[in-house]
Amino acid sequence: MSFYFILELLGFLPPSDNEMEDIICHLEHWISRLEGVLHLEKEITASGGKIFATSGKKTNFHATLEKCKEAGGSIATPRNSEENDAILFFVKSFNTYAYLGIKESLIPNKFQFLDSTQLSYTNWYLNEPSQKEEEECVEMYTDGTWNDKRCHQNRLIVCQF
Ligand code: MMA
Ligand code: CA
Repeated sequence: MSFYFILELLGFLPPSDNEMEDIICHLEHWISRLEGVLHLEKEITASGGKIFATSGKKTNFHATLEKCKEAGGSIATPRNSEENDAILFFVKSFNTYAYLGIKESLIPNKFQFLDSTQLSYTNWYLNEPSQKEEEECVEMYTDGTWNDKRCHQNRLIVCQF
């Protein structure tokens, strides 16, 4: 980055429209290089504009919500098979199940997104959800299928951004 560019960023010089375009172009290029590094290091996976990442640590469902929020994201929530695969990458590489952003609704055995909207896609394991009253959360197995599960287990923290 040039000194002039930094001065503009700091607000010492009012950028013209052309300069503003140039600044945005520089920033886009810079961000895409950083994204390249994160992909190369397998620190992130991406699908349809969403970015998924893990801290590599394990905790329960509620603490996962908190951790993802603290990081400026939310718990990983697959809306299609591509996003499911992007989350599965971390589940496989840490060989640890992960909680998803899906919970049982007020209707027993009916699951929904955390904002109470209908699931757009499901990938339940055979005979899941298993109709156990206390299983209000959903975990992803290492083959990418889902199991309804109690919320207090320690599972891999995977967030979306
Ligand atoms: C466990 C628990 C359930 C799951 C069954 C499948 C015995 O309970 O993980 O959520 O449905 O295993 O056998
Ligand atoms: Ca179950």
